[in-house]
Amino acid sequence: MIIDSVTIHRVALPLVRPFRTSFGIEYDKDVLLLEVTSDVGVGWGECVAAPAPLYSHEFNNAALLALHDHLIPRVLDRDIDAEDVPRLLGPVRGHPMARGALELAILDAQLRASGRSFASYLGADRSAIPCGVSVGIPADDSLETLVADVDGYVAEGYRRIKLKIEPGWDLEPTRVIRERYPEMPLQVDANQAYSRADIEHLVALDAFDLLLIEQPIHEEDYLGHKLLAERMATPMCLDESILSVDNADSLIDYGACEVINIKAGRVGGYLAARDIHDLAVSRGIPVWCGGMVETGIGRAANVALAALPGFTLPGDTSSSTRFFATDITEPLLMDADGMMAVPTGPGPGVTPLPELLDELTIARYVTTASGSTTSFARSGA
Ligand code: NPG
Repeated sequence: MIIDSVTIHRVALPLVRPFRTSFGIEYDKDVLLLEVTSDVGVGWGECVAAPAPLYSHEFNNAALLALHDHLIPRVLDRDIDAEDVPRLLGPVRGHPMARGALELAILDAQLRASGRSFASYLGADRSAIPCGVSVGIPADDSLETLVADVDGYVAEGYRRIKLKIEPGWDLEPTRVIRERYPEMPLQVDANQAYSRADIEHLVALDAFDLLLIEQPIHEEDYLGHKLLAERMATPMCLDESILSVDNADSLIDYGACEVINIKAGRVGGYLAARDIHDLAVSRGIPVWCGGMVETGIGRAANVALAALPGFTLPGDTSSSTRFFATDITEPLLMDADGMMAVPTGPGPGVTPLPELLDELTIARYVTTASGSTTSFARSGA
C-alpha cells in the first residue's frame, strides 16, 4: 500500500473519575489518534503516551514531534506492507508508543482492505476474554472509598482486581480487599514506587495469596527485582522493565521476571507484542494484557491481542465505561460474567465516531508528501 497522508488528531476525553497511581493523577485523557490514508483505504491507531512523562519518558508533545519529524516521513509516499513498519522505523531510537501508534494505523488500513480482523491476524484462538480491572488509589486515601470502588467493580462482573499500591498504601488495603473477597484473583501494581531497601516490607504481601506483584522497583533495577523475586513467593511480574523481546528473554534468564504484562505501546507496537507473547509461551512464562486508559481504538486492539493463547491471566481490558462516559468509538463492553467479546470486524473493528471526534478534537496535524498543516479546533490547545 502507499501511504498518502497521516493525520494526528489530538483529542481530550473526560474521565468518569480521576485515576490515581503511584506516579500521579489523571483527570482527562489527552490522546493522539492517528489516521492513515492510503491507496487501499484508511486506518486508525492510538498513541498511549500520557501528557506528562511520569509512567515512562514518553509524553504526548514528544510523541507528536517524533511522529511528525522522524517517524511519519519514513513511511509516507512509499509502497509498503504493515510488516515493513518495524524495520522502516527501526533506525529511530526510543519512542515506542509513537512507533506503535503509526504501526497500528497502517496495520488497520491493511487489514481493513483485506477484510480481516486484527484478532485473526495476530493468531487469537478465543472469541471472548476475561476482564480484570485496575483500581486506583482513592483520591481521599480512604479504605472505605477503596472498598466501595472494588465492590462496584465486583458487582459489574470483573474477574480479577488489581490494586495500585505505593509506600503507605500497600499492606492494609491489600489485606482489607483480600479478607472481603477471599476467592477473587487479586494482584498489586506499584509502578516502580519501591526500592531494594523495601524488600523485607514487600515480602509481607505474600500473606495475601496474590496472583502477582507488578513492577515494584525502578525499571532499570534488574538486580532489585531478582533479589525480591528470590525472597517472595508471589510471582514477580514486570511491566515498565520489558521493552523488547531480547530484554524480556534476558530478564527471564536472569531470574527477575516470572510473569509479563504486555503493553503494545511500551514495546513499539502489536507486532513486537506478539513476538514477546511467543517468546513467553516458549519460555513457560504467563502473560497478560496491560492497559493504558485507551480509547476504543487501542482498547479494541488490546482485546484482540489478549485473545492469543499465551494470555492465560485476565488483563486490564476493562469496559470503555471504566474510564469514559462516552468513548470515541462504539463502546467496548464487558458482559455481566466479566467477559468481553473479541471484535470480529476488519482491523481492530472500531473507528472514531465522526461527530464525537469533531467535538473532542483539540488540534489536527496533517502530513502529506508535499508538506504538513496544523489546525487548532479549540482555543487553549
Ligand atoms: O485499564 O487501561 C487500564 C488501566 C490499567 O492501571 C492501568 N494502567 O501502570 O499499568 C499501569 C497503568 C497505566 C495507566 C500506565 C496509564 C500508564 C498510563
